[in-house]
Amino acid sequence: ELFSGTEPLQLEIKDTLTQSRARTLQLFEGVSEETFRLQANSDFSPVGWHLGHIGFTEGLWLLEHEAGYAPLFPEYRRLFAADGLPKAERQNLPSFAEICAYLEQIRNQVWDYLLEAPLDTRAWLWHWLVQHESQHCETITWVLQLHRRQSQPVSFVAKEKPWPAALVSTSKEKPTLPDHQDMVPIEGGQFLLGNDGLEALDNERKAHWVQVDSFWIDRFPVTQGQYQQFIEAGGYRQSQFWSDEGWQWLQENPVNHPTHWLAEGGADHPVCGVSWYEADAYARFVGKRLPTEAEWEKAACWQPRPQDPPTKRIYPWGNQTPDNHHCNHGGLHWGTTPVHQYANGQSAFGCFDLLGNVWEWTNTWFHPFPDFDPYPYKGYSMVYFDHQHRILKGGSWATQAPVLRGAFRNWYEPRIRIHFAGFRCAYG
Ligand code: AVJ
Ligand code: FE
Repeated sequence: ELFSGTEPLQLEIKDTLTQSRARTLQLFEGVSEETFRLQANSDFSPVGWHLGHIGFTEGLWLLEHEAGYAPLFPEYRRLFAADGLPKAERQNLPSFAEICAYLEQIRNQVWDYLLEAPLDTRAWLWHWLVQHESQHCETITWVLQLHRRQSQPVSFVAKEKPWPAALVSTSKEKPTLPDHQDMVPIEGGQFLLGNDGLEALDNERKAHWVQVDSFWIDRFPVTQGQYQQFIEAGGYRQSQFWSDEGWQWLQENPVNHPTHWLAEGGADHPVCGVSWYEADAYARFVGKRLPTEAEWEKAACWQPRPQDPPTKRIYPWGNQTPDNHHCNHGGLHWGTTPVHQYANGQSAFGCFDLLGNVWEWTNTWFHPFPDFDPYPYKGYSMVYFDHQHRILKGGSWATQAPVLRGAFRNWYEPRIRIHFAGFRCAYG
């Protein structure tokens, strides 16, 4: 037996990679060969491409660059490299079975290499690969949802039609339903932003102290019930609520509700499927603003202690790895959950749902921290430090545990209506 249990770190990595792959393959259950190679729209690659790209990336970074092995299936490079073919030309794919066989051959070589890999100095690369796979799984989930909705269109609530009566009465029966006033005060001071852990991606390093002035933050993500009021008040028709750039975006993309509005959940589910511009407009509508990245992370991870110096937690609830009692993640419910459902996931300040359920837009442009050092390649983070991408925090219901932590930074252009993104507001 190659893995006899004498190298616990090797075994742990093997286990993590195996679990990650099982979750990836689970997403493809019931996916037809047709869907496998179909583009949902021009912003996306087919899900089958993502599967091949996961294997290609593992082979490229572990086997070619680290181990120095010759590439397996060199003819796949052009197809599966991120900088290979344009998205529209990624539909001519091998079959699901062929791509699975490709992934398996790479894995077999990875197991060989794991026995000799210098884990004491290179463990971060293995962490990066698991998180790379996890992030592509989230995109696969997004694309599969787009396909399912295209083949079975949900009947959207017509323009300006009020919230269905049943949902409105639910909200009245629940006195615990968050409202605009339900905010948490957070005292100003120095805060340790970022992450130096082994699992930290290049953009999370280095952890450094920043001054965060006193502010208030919403206890819960903004709900669909709250967002409905913005829609009903004509929020999408009044420029006063929008930034100049946001209003221009709206004129060019005339929409009047989030994507798939009311397709799932009820009034106490978080709003999702919004661009940064819509999140920003809603915040202005209620007289608030979006939090900065540092404010969000402080609300999530800071543990003020009256006598001792404050400490930073990895997760809002502490340092235990996320499980299904803490937050809605890993596709457990295949959708959002009510924002007050996960009391076990509260932060030290009593904020709910900071991790899981929906990604949260922040007011901060994606930028490098001091002493930024790109790895494994400049194209991972560095090319996005362009003042064109806003930071999202916290992960969604589709995010897998390896990517779920307070310090993780995601980024997208503000115009993109992220299917798994909502937001919470700040004040002060
Ligand atoms: C950080 C989620 C925007 O999926 O485009 C995957 C992550 N980078 N492969 C993406 C990523 C390279 C990235 N996001
Ligand atoms: Fe990738």
